[in-house]
Amino acid sequence: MNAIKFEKEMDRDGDGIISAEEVQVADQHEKNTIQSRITIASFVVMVLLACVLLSGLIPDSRITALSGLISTLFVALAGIIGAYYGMQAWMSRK
Ligand SMILES: [Ca+2]
Repeated sequence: MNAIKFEKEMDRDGDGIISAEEVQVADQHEKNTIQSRITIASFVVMVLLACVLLSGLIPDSRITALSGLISTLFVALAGIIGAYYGMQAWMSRK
C-alpha cells in the first residue's frame, strides 16, 4: 500500500513509468525533507533543553557536572542549523 503510493508520487508526469530522472528527483526531495526535519529537530531540542535547564527541575549539581556535555551539545546543534542554512544559501547560488 505504502509502496504503491510512493511509486505514484515518484511518477511525476503520470505516464506510469518511473524514469531515472524521476527517481533522482524523488531522492533529492526526500533528502531535502530529512535535512529540514533534522534542522527543525535540532532547534526544538535547543529550546527545550534551555527551558528544562532554566525550569529548576534538574539540580544545580547535575547541571554543573554535565556543563561540558551541555555546551558541546549546544554548539553541535547550532552547527547543524548553521550548516543547513549555509548549504541552502550555497546551493541557491550554484
Ligand atoms: Ca513518469
